[in-house]
Amino acid sequence: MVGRLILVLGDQLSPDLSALRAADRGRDTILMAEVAAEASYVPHHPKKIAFLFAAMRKFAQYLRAEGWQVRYTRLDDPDNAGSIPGELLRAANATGATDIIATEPGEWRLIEALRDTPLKLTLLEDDRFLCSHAEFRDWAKGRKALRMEYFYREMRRKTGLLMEGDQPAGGQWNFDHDNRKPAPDAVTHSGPLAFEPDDTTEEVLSLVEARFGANFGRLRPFRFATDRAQARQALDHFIAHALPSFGDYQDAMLDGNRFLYHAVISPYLNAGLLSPMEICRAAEDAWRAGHAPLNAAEGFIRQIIGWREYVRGIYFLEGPGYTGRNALGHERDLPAFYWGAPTHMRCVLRAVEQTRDEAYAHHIQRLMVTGNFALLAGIDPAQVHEWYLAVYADAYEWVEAPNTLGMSLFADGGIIASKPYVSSGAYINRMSDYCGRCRYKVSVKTGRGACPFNLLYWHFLTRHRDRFEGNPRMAQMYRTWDRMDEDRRRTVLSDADDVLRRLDRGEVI
Ligand code: FAD
Ligand code: DLZ
Ligand code: SF4
Repeated sequence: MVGRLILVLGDQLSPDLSALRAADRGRDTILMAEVAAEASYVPHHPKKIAFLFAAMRKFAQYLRAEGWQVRYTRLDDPDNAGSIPGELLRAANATGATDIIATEPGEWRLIEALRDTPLKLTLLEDDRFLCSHAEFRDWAKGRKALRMEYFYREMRRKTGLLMEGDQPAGGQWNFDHDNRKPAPDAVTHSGPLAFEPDDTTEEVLSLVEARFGANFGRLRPFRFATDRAQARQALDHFIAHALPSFGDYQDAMLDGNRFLYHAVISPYLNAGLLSPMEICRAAEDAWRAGHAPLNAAEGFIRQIIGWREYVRGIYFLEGPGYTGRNALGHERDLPAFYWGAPTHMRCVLRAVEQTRDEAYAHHIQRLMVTGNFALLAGIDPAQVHEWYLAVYADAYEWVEAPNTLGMSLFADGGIIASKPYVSSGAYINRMSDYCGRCRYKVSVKTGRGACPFNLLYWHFLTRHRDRFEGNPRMAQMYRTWDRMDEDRRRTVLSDADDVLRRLDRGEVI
């Protein structure tokens, strides 16, 4: 009997993948393919492409060693069909297979492309996540608001993580009030574990340099883990050295430190080299052993079983149209400084520079610096979405789109965020040391020397007053604005218009 084709995508590098569990090692063939369509549907950061290709090649080696028959197409294979459906058809012709088994991809784009192939496709649920589509739908049904906090409590109960019987450990579900400390004077953690590229990775680096060297982002030095054993070492290093301070400094930013106490494991987790439960168990064990405080372990676990599962639930609940949302009608083009052109805004410059170098920025840089600026300046959400999807090594639409369009840009009209995450320069100044090195003065509220975040903050609030002034969580902001002297308000708005005009003319802001 002719075997089936088992598709394993670049972000499905897990030995317990549902498609592999459904396969027959004796007769089926695994298909893995590096294809131009996946590598260029957005201009991915070269580090992201290199990480995935190296990890894919090493996963194929692992599968072969486990006795699987693997058909692996390299990007530079002269017969490469250029797309996943094309490679499936080519493999079907070569092997005589008519049936395909695949685990559901993490982007509607690819799900639809797979459904359009003339082959007989069985699409299995991606059960590497803790919450299935059906469970999320059930949770969401009949609720007026889909707040992450309540979803998270369900996930705590379901997994038993940090639970004592049916009660949360420490008597509280959430210890955020202990977190969010401003930037520390000194960071004791040396950052994520770095790995020397092996021969497989070096070969990929040469390929990526030749094919994608012109994309935004520096390929070298390349220090990512590229297999499961290395990814596990990276996780253990984080748990041992950074987790204890993770909670305290989760929201802090430092000009001279790119990683602070963050885990930098999202590329590994999202590609399948690590599983969410093993990460959370490691954090819980560290707390139970007295190595990490509860606010750190809880805050960290919440990101994974709470936010990560929740945003995925929203992406699949809302359907393929989600990425086209633009509830605030924002249409300005993405400024060139997102792609590395100069800017005088120190916070933005440093976030973009580190994105260029590392294919990484931590959450508060994404949300409160680059995201905040895009929202305040009224940038077209589709262009911002494409940027985030391209530049981060952990970016796939299921996680990137709800974070960008929902959490950061309010483009979904408030499904994810109960109010827009906007702030003036004061927040950035409190949480970082950027402002002291900036050409602008964070304490100055009007004129050319004023921090653009200060000006655009009020511009945003007045632009969208009709929508937001009734929101109780924003009432204080409007009261502060209304108390301002009228002349001053006029000056703020005309100075903000001046910033936007200069932005549109391509002047350095
Ligand atoms: P840590 O801060 O150490 O957190 C631990 C883990 O928690 C992360 O590895 C991640 O798996 C998970 N996590 C934390 N916050 C979130 C969140 N909001 N949503 C989902 N998972 C979360 N994360 C991605 O994995 N891919 C993306 O493409 C992505 N795009 C984002 C775009 C915007 C505009 C914003 C505001 C956030 C985005 N995030 C994305 C969420 C978050 O910024 C990253 O998960 C985090 O910075 C990864 O770094 P870390 O591993 O050091 O995380
Ligand atoms: C992101 C990516 C890239 C750059 N290249 C490939 C590839 O060549 N082959 C592949 O199977 N997967 C790749 N991926 C990951 C897919 O784009 C990912 O599976 C979908 O975006 C769904 O999450
Ligand atoms: Fe950013 Fe404004 Fe601070 Fe400059 S002054 S670093 S632009 S917040």
